[in-house]
Amino acid sequence: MTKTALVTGATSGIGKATAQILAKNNYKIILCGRREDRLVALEKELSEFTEVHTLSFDVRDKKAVFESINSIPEAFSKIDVLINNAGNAHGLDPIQNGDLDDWDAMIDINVKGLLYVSKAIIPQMIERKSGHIINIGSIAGKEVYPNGNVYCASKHAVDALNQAMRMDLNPYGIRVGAIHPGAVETEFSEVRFKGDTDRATNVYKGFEPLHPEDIADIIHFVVSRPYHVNIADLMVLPTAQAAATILKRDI
Ligand code: NDP
Ligand code: 8X3
Repeated sequence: MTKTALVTGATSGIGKATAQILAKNNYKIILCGRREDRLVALEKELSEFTEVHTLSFDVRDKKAVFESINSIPEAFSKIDVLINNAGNAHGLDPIQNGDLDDWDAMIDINVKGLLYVSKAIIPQMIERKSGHIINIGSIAGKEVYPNGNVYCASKHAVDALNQAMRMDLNPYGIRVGAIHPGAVETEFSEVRFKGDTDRATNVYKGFEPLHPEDIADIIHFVVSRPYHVNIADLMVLPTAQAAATILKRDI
């Protein structure tokens, strides 16, 4: 039977590539993000392969999260797979220079946003005693690096929530797992450096970073395992990366 996947942060990077691969593999897709023009364009592209529904909301807005998810039409309302992917870093500064709005954004989006979306979808998974939640963490959720402070804290929280969800949802047969990527070339660094494209491009100079499709492929692999197999926690790095700040660059 055709499964339905809801992907947050589907307008760019890892989320977009995940929506693309799942659509081509017969999943019905609910695309989420704030940028409506991109949602419309991706809906058009993926409609060639599958049924697509779009939801435009900010994961920070509790009311909008619940209203949007409650508005999902019947044909998409049974969500089999939730990809908690929306998130970003904002700034890269020592803690003493950190910007309070950046801190709010990272905690509100990466942690509270993930919680709101999960809270809106988990009850139906519990009722059906089935479902699969993939939380996109980060290498920043496994280690801390200089100036990464609040972003690392937000991704450590995702790591903790991933473990907690797996425990709490275990009695209901719901699979929960996290994927923790290292450097993936997306709009991530452009957002982190507030549109400074030169600084963003430099992050990926001198080595081959992961591409969003690499992570999307792995997500597809994870969700297509037989039911008795739950890939609980997976760190995926570019070959050139040994730790968050240890990179073999050919420059
Ligand atoms: P992108 O910036 O390319 O994509 C981020 C996505 O999140 C966009 O679709 C954006 O959509 C969505 N998003 C951001 N803020 C909000 C919000 N307030 N409400 C709703 N949606 C939001 O980055 P990536 O694809 O790289 O990031 C995806 C995930 O992967 C993030 O959780 C990130 O932390 C994680 N990650 C990324 C790594 C990397 O090196 N790139 C490495 C490890 C983890 P829109 O702006 O339209 O709302
Ligand atoms: C994104 C990877 O190393 O910039 O989560 O934190 S890193």
